[in-house]
This record gives sequence, C-alpha cells and structure tokens, in this order.
Amino acid sequence: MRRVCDNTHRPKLRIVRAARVPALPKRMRLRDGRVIQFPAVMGVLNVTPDSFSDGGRYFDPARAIEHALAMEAQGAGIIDIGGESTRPGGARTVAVEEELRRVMPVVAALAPILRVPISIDTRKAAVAARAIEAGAAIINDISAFEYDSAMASVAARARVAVVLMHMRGGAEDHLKFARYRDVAREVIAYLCARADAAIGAGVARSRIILDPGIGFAKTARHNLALLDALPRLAAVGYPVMVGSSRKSFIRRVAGGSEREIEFGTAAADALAVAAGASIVRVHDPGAARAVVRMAAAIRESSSR
Ligand code: PMM
Repeated sequence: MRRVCDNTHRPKLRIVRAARVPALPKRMRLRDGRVIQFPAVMGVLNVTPDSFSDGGRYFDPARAIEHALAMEAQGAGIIDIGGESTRPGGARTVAVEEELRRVMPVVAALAPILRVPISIDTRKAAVAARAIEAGAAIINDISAFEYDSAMASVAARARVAVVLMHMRGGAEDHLKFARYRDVAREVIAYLCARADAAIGAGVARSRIILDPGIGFAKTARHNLALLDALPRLAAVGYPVMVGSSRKSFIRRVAGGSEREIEFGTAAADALAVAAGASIVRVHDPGAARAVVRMAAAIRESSSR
C-alpha cells in the first residue's frame, strides 16, 4: 500500500490533478468475511440521553433497534453505535458500567439481525471487548487508542477494523485545544503516528481507517481547511472517514434551519467523497447514499 506520511507539502501545479484524486482503497474485508464497499455510508446510532444532534431520541433500546434497521434499509453500510456523548462543550465522561448498560442490549439485539457490520463508538477497551463478543466488527475510537491503553491489544487480538480519529483534550474540553499552526499538516502527522502505533501493537494495516475528527478541538475554519486537505490525507493510503453530519460548523456556514443543515451536510459529504473520503458518518443515510453515489461517480469519471 502506498503511504506518504510526510505528504504535507503543497503539490506542484503540474501534478495537482493527480494529487487531488489519489488511488483509493476500493473495499475493506472484515474478520467475518463481510466486505465494506467504498465509498460507504455509516449510520449514527447514539444511545445516549445527550448526544450532539440526536440526544435522547434513541435512548430507549426498542427505538434504537428500530432506527438501526431503518438506517440499514435506507442504505447504511455500517451502523455505528455509541453510548457516550461527545457533544462539544457539554459532554460528560460516562462510567464503563453505564456505557455498557446503554449499548449492550442494542448491540446484542442487532448483531444477529443486521446484514451490515456494527461499529462500536467507544474510547473504552472494556466496552469495545464486550461489543465485539456480541458481534461488533469495528472499533470507532475518537481518541485513536490514546484514552485507554488496553484498546490496541483488544483490537489486535479480535482482528477487528479500527477507526482512529484525531482530537485533542477530552470529550469534555476539546474546544479549548483548537489551536494549530497548520491544522492539516498536524492532523495528518498525528494520524500517521497513531496508525503506526496501532500497527506496532498488532493491528493489521489493512483494517485501519483514519478520521480527521471534524468538530473535535477544531473551529469552523479548521474544519473547512481539513475538508479542503482531504486529498492529502487520502494520499497517505488508508481509507478516510469523515463525520461532518449536522455539526455546528455546518450550521454556521450553511444556516441553522433543518433544510440548511440537511443541504449543508450533503454538500460537505459530496465534496468529502469527491476529495477521497471512503466513509461518511451521517444521521440520515437515505440522503447520504444518493450524495455518495453521485460524488463517487463524478470522482471515478475524473480519475479515468
Ligand atoms: N463524531 C461524533 C461521534 N463520534 N466518530 C468518528 N470517528 N468521527 C466523528 O466525526 C464522530 C465520531 C459526534 O457526533 P454525533 O454526536 O452527532 O454522533
């Protein structure tokens, strides 16, 4: 696999076109043989009373299960289940026992009936391990294995896929850390280092996904710069995941009405896929599927 961890320079004019559409991963094979075809849509299922955009709506397990099945029917290729809110400025750390109480009934009920893989959105190794036992195939760790030192060995032993995301500070206070000299260069360097650390701990290179962490310790300006720099992150060689859906920079740029948030999210996701993203993490997989299909078709025609 081509890796360009020091790919932080600006491309020269004559290679700009090639640099904007790097050769991208086409699929990822999971440990149980299932295959995620890229670009894919990840549907968000927050089983929390206080998440950023859907807090409380799916706290009841029966409603959460129903919503996951609906998202699969609408075209989600992965269902991401989380029990700890990361709402900027308002999130509180949740104890392991409480997080397990929230997510486990939902993971256990969904694993046998979903066709698409389950990803567990957690920073805690104990939660990841129990979710994997119940059938989760992906760990989505917003701390890129930094919060819990046991996470890398859980991932390596279970041979699950991993999403390593960039953030600074904790879920509670990350906005204090939104200071960069060159946000794209620093985020790419960090993600390369975390991927190397994961590989060093025994995670297969072929199961690593990188995420720039839109909204985590970033201002609107940082988020826009990172979306613009996605070709550089994609050129590192790992599949890239992007989670812009309904985040506050969308409201700030596109406007705060439901329609503005919806179309603002769609624009960010379309441009992310055109710039090389392999997965978009969204709250509305039905809309995102059409967006992703269209953007991918244009991207493929331009790289032919
Ligand atoms: N965003 C949220 C939670 N988990 N995981 C990854 N990998 N990337 C993200 O951007 C991300 C995440 C917060 O958004 P939500 O409260 O709407 O789920």
